Amino acid sequence: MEHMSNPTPPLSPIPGFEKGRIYTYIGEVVVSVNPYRRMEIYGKDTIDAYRGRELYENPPHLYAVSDAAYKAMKRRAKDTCIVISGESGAGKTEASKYIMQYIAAITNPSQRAEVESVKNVLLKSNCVLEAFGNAKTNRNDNSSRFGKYMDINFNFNGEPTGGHINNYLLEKSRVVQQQNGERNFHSFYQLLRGGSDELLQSLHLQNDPAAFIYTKEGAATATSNNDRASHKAVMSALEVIGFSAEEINSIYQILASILLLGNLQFESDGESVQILGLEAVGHVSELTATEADSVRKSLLFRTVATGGGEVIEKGHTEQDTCCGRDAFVKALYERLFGWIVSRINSVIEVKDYDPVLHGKNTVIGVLDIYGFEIFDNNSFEQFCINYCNEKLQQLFIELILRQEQGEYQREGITWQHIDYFNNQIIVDLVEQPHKGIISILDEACLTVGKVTDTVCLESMDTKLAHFLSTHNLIDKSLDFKKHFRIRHYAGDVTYSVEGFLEKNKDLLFQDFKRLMYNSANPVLKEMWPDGQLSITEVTKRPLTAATLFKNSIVALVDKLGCKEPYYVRCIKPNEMKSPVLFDDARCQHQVAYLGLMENVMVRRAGFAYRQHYARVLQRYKMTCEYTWPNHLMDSDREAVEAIVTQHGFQDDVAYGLTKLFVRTPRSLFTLEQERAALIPILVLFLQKIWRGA
Ligand code: AOV
Ligand code: MG
Repeated sequence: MEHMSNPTPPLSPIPGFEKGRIYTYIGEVVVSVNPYRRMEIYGKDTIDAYRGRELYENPPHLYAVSDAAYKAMKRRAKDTCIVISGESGAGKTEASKYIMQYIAAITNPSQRAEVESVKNVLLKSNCVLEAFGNAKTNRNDNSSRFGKYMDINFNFNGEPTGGHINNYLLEKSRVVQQQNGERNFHSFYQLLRGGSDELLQSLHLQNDPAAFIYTKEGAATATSNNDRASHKAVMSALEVIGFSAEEINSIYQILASILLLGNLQFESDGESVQILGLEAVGHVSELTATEADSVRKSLLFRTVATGGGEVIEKGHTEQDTCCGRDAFVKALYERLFGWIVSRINSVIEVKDYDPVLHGKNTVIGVLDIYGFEIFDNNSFEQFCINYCNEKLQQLFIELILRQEQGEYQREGITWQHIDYFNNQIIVDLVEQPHKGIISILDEACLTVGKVTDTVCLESMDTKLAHFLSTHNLIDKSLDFKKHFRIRHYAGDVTYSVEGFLEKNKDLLFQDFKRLMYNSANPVLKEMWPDGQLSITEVTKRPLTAATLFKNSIVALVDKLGCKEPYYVRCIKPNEMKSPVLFDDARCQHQVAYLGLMENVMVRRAGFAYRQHYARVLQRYKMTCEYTWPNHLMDSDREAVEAIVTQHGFQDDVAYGLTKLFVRTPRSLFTLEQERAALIPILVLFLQKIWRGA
């Protein structure tokens, strides 16, 4: 992907982009180009223009596809989902927020209080989840570091009754370390820069991110985020959602504990390890409502069960102490995030829904996940993120094919099959049982003794022989046996194998879990239920991080596959976050890997627009003498045939069992124009009649 570093992308005369036309369609798929500037196209007027309309009645917009998903859900009682994809910084998260705003705006016209409150929580949850789950990366100042799938539930009336958020693998390694030019999660800077003196004092924090090891790197990093304003917004969102004052305080106590733990220094005299500056340990114990001595012990020792069933305390080496502490704070943050999500879920969860009493409960799912990414240094997290994007690409291919094929078949229309680049092989390379990379990693993690990252990498040679020989998918001939490169659908990514096994094992000493479970703070205790097990009870090996992630993504794909999908494909126009640069090469590359060309070809070979006969008739009957004001034909289909013939585009259509299929948009535009021209005449005509009466 050499062009990624191209410093001077050509300024391209793309009239649509320059004029701010950032959306277009391929069939029902919305293609969106990130404008990198505020657009005046999301206001109330625009929402009103799209409400209840068909896709082609207005210029392309996210709102049109949101409306289509909503209509399908409401009219046909179908579960639908909107899948937003595209690489990091392409505009997925922004799109997901506009979609939710649209759905909120068009529902509950009677302003019923309980529906309004559900909508409010759904909307406010974004602000909270972004604070805790997003961070500045070198690709995006507000990059999602977790995957989010949100179901919005509706009653038979089409009013939102609740929802549920699923979160996927948070990039928790960011808590302890960030690449050059990146930041930790927004939440830390928001607290340090936006928290009141009183709050910070009670948390034993200074108001300066540079004072903490974990936020130092990001402290000097320029960013478009206003941390102080965001802190206020998050506080108020937490309150609106229903977090109690104690809960909000606990959240900040956990953030503070993490920062203080990160600043601890350790010293070894060769025999044992000491903590320098025990005052901070006291602060952590106060903030976590635990005993100071227990905090100290958990950091320096671990309890192990000997072969004879005896339980002893074993001192850490200095390195183990640091690693243990880092694993602990990562887990603290991950569990905090998971707890916030479930706390929000507990508020919006649909309770006491009786299908007999209330009618069918339907959902619209919105998926906004971390986009495909390539950094200078790619690790386990990028491997997981990029695998997830492969899975979603696979789903896109399958559903677009299946949908098209299915529709033509159902409607009795013949069509010719079109070939796709199928990325299934890359998915297999990663996830295939016993053969794929995840299973090789797992095996290495299970092996007793020291299997290093490099040894694991070497074992890939034989185990991946099948993929190496038949496909040019993986390349391990890189420098110093520390890297491997996967030929992903969206580009080649070189992964540094260092740390893969440790991150996959994701070990945390039981002593920390027990420490947290014994906290006198009920919120903290609730986050650590597994801390109640004693060391002799902890025998079962937990599933590895990669396997847990794989399982969750497989379940997600299954869930999406059962719903009627709508797609938003986001494109990033340049690497500079510039509102005026349209880098041709970058855009072409994205169009290619997203499979948009094939998507167009399927559409072209087929029919771009399709509509039920009754609907076509209702809209265009005024443009034909045989159908206005009423037709005398045997069926709507015959009436539509009359309209089509009168306008002379019979060669551009096919008649399905229930729908009219139109090949090119031109025919529809003709009809639309004619209709638009007729409306003023009709209005005059009607006014005359009324006046006459
Ligand atoms: P992402 O979700 O696709 O990346 P975002 O939705 O966070 O990307 O978009 C990145 C930035 O682009 C935003 O912070 C805005 O500044 C700008 N942007 C995107 N869409 C619009 C829009 N419709 N109008 C105006 N500005 C926009 V990642 O989460 O990194 O995969 O992991
Ligand atoms: Mg995002």
